[in-house]
Amino acid sequence: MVAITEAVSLEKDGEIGMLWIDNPPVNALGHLVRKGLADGMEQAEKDDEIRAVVVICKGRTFCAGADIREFGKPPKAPHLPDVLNRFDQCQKPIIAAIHGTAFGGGLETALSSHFRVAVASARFGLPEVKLGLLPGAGGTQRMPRLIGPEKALAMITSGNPIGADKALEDGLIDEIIDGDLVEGAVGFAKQVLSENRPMVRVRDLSEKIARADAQIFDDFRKQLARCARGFEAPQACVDTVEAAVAKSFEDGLTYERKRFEELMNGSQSAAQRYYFFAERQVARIPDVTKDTVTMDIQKVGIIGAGTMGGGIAMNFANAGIPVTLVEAKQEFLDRGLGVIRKNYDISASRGKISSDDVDKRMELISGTIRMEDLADVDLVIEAVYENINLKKEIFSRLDNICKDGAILATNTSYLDVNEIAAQTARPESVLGLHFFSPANVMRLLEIVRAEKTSIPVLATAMAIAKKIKKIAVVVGVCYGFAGNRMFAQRKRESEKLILEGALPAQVDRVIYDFGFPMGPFALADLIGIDLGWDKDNSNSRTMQEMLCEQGRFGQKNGKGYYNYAEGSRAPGPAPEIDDLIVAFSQKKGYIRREISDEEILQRCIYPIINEGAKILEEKIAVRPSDLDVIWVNGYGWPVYRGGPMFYADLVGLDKVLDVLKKFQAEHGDDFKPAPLLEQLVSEGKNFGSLNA
Ligand code: T1G
Repeated sequence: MVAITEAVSLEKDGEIGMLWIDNPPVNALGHLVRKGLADGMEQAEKDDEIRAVVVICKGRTFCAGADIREFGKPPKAPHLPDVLNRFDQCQKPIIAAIHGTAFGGGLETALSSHFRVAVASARFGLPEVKLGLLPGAGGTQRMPRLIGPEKALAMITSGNPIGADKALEDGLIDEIIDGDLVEGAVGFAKQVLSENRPMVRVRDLSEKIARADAQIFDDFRKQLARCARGFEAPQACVDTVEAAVAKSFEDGLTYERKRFEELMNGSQSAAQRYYFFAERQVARIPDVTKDTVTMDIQKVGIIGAGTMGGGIAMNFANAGIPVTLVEAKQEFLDRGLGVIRKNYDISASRGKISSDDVDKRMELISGTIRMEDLADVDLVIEAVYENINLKKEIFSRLDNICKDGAILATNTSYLDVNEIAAQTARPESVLGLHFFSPANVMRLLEIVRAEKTSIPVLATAMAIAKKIKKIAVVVGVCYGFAGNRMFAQRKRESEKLILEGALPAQVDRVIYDFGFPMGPFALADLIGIDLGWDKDNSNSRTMQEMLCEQGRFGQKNGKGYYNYAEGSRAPGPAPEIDDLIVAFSQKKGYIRREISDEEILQRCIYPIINEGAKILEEKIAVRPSDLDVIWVNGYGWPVYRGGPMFYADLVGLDKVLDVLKKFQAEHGDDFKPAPLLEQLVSEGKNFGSLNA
């Protein structure tokens, strides 16, 4: 075994040269790997004893892509496209031997080899689009030639991986190796030599692109305009795959490089690459070390079989963890279990899970009206309605029922977890697990760390969150924790704006065009205008009271801020409500005025940023990027804008501060800049400087 660089070595197994890559944790194609591959290939080609080369990786996976950490820094030769063109031109057959995840540049490395073999558990993907990029080392030109433009488009524009069976079926790989990959790959290489198999240069394949149906490109464009609205990379992916059909290979490569660099230099990819690391950073809590001993959660109890409790129960059943669902009355329990079953049946009807899965998961969920049945569970999650006294009473009972060491969690969205913990003799085992509705769908989970929550309990919560496939962000105790506290700022401003002169449709258009799935008023209709409405004391004092008093609860009964056609969720015009808003604002003494889209956007977004700064000052959140992860996953912030704190840095904190001060002068202290924001601006720093 000869070391070519610190990350690549060449070993001879008879007439087969083994080019080993060893660059933990995921064999990313950093500079030392690229240089090692280029020089190693050179050496293998010159060595007369070597007649074929196997490219293979140590550790957990084949190359998982270019090294994302190198992006944004001056590129260092050899560049990956050049290395892979060397592979293409090699006079000896190259066999890529794949395990783990051959993603991005890793798959492109395999594509520029002459043959590809893999173990059955291997996965293959071109996820560059999720980083706001496109495959920039020949993937957009080779993939369509190997598996056809339509299948290539699906993989490249979605970024989603496929398994080895489908890869074999599509012609992406030549063989699935049973047993040891090294042995299988060497055997395959020897077979290629003994059979004198012609070397397959993917770049020379033309049959599948020759018969391409040109219509597929516009079909993909239309579909992406809907499902990837606002994203630049997916459309660029379509253009480059189309170029593979329309242009020569060399011209196609040149076009791919041009579009890749445009995306790489754009703000969307910067945001999505930032988000990639932000989503991994949330797991790092300064005082929680990786070796913290955690509890094994084998049984879970959930109190409340309503929308939240039922959704939460599904998360654990989906992970194979038995759940005991507690309700006060059998009829509520039966209804809750019925809703869970219905949700699973809908997933099965859409092919997401099998009917067998439905049965298995339902078997894992048992129901009871006796809280005493939670005596031996490891974790209880209380999910009753937002009443602090009811929650305190429940925790007091749980403290007496549950075994020592059981973790008691509340799903409260706003209430004081310290106050709830104080109802027990085990405050160290109490914390908040704030799921977002619908709990079985939304990936975000706010883990609310109370004053006395112990580190092992916190670490256990983070571990169980990962097991149920949630993105867990640790936050502190305050009204609304982090996400909802920031969300309240936008809600307040949007409701003021329609009194000052805007109307729901304009505010919603501005927020929708920014990249959110919908604007604040369409969202209010979706959530339900009557959520939190005090019917008994309602007296037309607010728009919520006005609408609810008219029986306008939103989508749920076909009318709210908007009108909804029978069976439709699309907001339709409600001139009667626009008139009501105008009359209401005038009754309140507002002199309505024309409000610009820019003011609407700044009034809705900058207070979110400002509240984020306050949350950081109060140490309710660990770092700014945690708040961005919350907003991307809990509130639909477009990932191509990174999150509110990343966006603030992009706009420039000095500009954000100036606008907040202007609004404060015009609209009062709701816009009073957070001291942290002022401090960062005065020091010439940004939120990114706090993302340790
Ligand atoms: N570059 C640098 N670091 C990476 C990395 C990458 N490509 N992928 C993962 N890491 C780090 C990650 O930050 C974490 O670090 C550790 O590895 C484990 O990752 C030219 C331009 C491979 C499925 O987009 O999808 O190729 O936190 O926690 O859950 O066309 O990582 O331990 O310090 O995610 O087991 C395209 C991205 C790049 C793949 C493993 N490739 N990675 O998941 O572990 S662009 C990707 C993943 C490109 C070419 C273009 C996943 C994984 P730390 P992890 P995991």
